Amino acid sequence: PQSVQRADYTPYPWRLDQVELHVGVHDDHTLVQAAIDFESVSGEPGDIALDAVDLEIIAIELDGEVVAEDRITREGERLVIHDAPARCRVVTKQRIHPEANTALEGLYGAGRHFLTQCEPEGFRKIACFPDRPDVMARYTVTIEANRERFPVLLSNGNLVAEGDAGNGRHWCRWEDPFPKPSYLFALVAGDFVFTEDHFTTCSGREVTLRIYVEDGNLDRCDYAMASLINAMRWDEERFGLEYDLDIYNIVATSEFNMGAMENKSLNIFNTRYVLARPDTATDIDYQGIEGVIGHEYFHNWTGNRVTCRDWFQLTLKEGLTVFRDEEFSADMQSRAVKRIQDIRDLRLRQFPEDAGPMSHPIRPDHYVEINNFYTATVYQKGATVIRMYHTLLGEEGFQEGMRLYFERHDGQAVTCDDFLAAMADANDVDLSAFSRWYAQSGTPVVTVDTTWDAAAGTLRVTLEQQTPATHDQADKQPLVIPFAIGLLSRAGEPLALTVDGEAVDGDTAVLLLEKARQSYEFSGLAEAPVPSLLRDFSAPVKVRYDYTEAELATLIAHDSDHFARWEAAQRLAAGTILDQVAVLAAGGELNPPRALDTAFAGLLDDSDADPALVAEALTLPTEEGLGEMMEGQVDVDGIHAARQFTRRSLAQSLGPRLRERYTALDDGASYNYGSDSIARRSLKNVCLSYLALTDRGVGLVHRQLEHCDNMTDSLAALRSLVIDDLPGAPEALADFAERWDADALVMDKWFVIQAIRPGHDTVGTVRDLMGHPRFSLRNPNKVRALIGAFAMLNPTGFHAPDGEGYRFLADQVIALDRINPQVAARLAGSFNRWPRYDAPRRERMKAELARIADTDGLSNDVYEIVSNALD
Ligand code: HT7
Ligand code: ZN
Repeated sequence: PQSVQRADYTPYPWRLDQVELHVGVHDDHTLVQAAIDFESVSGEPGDIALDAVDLEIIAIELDGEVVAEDRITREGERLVIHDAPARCRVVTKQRIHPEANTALEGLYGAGRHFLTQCEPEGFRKIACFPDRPDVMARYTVTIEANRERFPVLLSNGNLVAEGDAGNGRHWCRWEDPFPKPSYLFALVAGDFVFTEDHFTTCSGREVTLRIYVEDGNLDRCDYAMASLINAMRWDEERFGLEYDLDIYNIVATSEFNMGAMENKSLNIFNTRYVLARPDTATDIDYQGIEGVIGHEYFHNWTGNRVTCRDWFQLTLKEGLTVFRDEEFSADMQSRAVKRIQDIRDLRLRQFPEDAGPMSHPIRPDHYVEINNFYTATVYQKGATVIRMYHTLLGEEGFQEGMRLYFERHDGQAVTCDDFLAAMADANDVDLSAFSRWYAQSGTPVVTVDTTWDAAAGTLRVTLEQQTPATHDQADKQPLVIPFAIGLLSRAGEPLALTVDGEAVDGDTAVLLLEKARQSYEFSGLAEAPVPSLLRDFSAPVKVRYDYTEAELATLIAHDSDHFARWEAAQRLAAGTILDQVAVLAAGGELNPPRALDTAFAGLLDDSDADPALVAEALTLPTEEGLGEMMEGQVDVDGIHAARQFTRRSLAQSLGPRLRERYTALDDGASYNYGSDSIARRSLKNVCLSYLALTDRGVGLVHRQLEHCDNMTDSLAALRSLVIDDLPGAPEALADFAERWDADALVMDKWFVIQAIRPGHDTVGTVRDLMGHPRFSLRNPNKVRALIGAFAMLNPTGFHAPDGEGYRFLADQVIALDRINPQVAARLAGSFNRWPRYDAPRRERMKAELARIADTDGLSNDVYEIVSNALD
């Protein structure tokens, strides 16, 4: 397969004005007619190149005449009409087979419905078209289908006409007044019911909001609808951005490759990010719904009104929109908890990506399959880069930049450079050095060195940055790094800061690290302070600093920066566990984690602290996270044993405190979804996860499972039983399945819990579960729940020494590639970190990668992942 290069971009030589689509849906095929008005940019006649994939082309007409065969070239996925007049109308007629489309890209059948997924390159599977984001057009879409089977026919924009088509068929015509790229096109033909609400925009326009779901699910749409209304209001208040059409539709489907899609005025969502009721959805699910509903809504401006020139610019819309959804959720819920969750997610997913064979800058330079570049780097690291603009320019300056960006580019397809220029020009600053964040991959390491001068009362802080070479780039340059820092007295008081002679407002200084090494002098200090580093995670970097346990204890107890406080607890916990891993490897005796014990006791006793933050701080780093932190080879079993030992020791020594807090938090109040209740539930369930390891705790777990009135508590208890192999786990799993058998989303949770049970034999359970009637390889949610969770969240299971986990995954990647290459490629990525393991595991993983690579008819998606991994 050929790779596409960013440097090869050339503008499309034709302008499109109007696109008229007619889509006739039939049981065993669909007929699509596309009429497109072309105008040559140069004013000269020329060749019209179109993308066409899996289309049975029935006719091509140019200005009403059938085009002769010799004026058409069709090569692979390209179709060229030669020598077209400077202004012309091209009409193509094609037959497609959505009923047989298992890749869930283009127009596809999902259960009883048909729907589309066009981003990034799905439209070319619907009609011959210049399927690239810089070609924008106005669409009029007529859909015709059987009325009984498909009572709901939707597309982008406004419904302008509808009627009877005879023979039990009907039609609807939709018109979208906004020019858009083909990736934002959407069509739905299905049997849905809807719930409706309204939003009055800041200029007084009333917008009709509808959520379409399958019959029986209407009682689970309230939170999604409330989140949509909150998002619309928030975007007006914080960004001054108003919705621009009179209707906003959301359709939920259980068969979807990702979370959701921002098609203009017709979002299509995975049911997972729409449906929630307290007894079926956890607090985390609710947060996911708010975030994704917000994300897709915010794309209306950052992505739809201003879109990407080419797919290399993907972070232009995704990084910016993730930043906006993070801010939205932070403003709606607890900012501190949201920040910690986002940072943990970035470090767990993006840091390993940057250190592996798929390493790429947030604006990649080349790809084989663009679907492989919807990554944590483009999304999450991209959002952190946007956050750095915000840190450097402040809220006011950032919003000035946003205003200029929209003023300049509304209605256009632009680049990351255009965004940077708007930010720079609006603030009259030079951001040219900052632009390196778009071009350079890898995670910088900032080493911090401090020198205390007691006589002068100064602390000299030296920051040194170094980005290790990555798979895609050997040479690295220094980056512009805003490095936020605070100082605490030994007693934990925040100290006033004077940096290089300048007094700082507040208790945090943002040091600007632009060179490889820079020093800063903090003066006016009475004693050697404790540094609180990279506050609020001000840049996507790793920090090296040799904290003493006493310093970490001070930060854990007193740091006013929530991230730094949590980070100190994580550092102490990770250090403690990794020390134990080393002890185990040397055949030594494990030691009770005394410092961690004292710090955690202090956290449990801190009744002023937000319980949600305490819960985050008491949660030990995951086994995958610890593996990433380990120097040298990842010791899969050593990490598991050391982490389990630490959990058990903490559970024993903190038992009375844990029980006391658990009992106080388990107040018997009935469920409500307010931030206080969420916070209380999260700490209560963290306490339970430790108590489960004590003799008396198992009873508590069963009691919670039997008496709770919500899925958060129910799942926490079930998880404890299964993960820690406690008495009654098999019966509890069976009861749960019996109760929720008909609920696809709840059954996903049931699959996950069993897939992540630690142990070398879990692969057998997972293989067996593939035969469960509720499992299907055709459904991405099921694949993610069972196979994805096993490969990504179960190190001892996946890396079982006999290689059975690897064999299993390779079998599934090969089987799934024939059904759904996008999802297969995601699974294949689980092999990416093979060089980090011991020789026998490495060899086994490589052998499975080679087996996948040798499979006939491999998709570009999987080919790119495995060939990079083997490279
Ligand atoms: N912009 C969308 C990205 C996307 C996608 C969504 C659903 C299925 C397949 C997809 N491929 C790419 C989602 C988003 O970031 O909002
Ligand atoms: Zn997005």
